[in-house]
Amino acid sequence: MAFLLKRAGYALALLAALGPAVQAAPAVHTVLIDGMRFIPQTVEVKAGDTVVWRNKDPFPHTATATQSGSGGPSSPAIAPGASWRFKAAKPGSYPYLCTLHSTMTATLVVK
Ligand SMILES: [Cu+2]
Repeated sequence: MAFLLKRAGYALALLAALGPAVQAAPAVHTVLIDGMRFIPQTVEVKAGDTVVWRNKDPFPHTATATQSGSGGPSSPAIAPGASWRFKAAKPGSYPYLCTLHSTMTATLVVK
């Protein structure tokens, strides 16, 4: 019995040690490009997370930070049906647009 309790204690200690690491695991967020819009308009993520832009329109789009070199996204043309992944490394607020259709604007916020 004492042995089992000791084992349980080790298991709890291990869970406690793993807990913060599990919470901090990077997440993946999806932004849909559909009907000439970025959905959602503002996506808020944590530094280290990945953002995936998925193009559901029948023509290409980009996700391009309005300020180049800011640490925001800078995709190539994302083909119809394709997606593009971006690791959000640097905290900040990054307005971005589609360089092919400049009325398409949205914001990525990295906490
Ligand atoms: Cu576009």
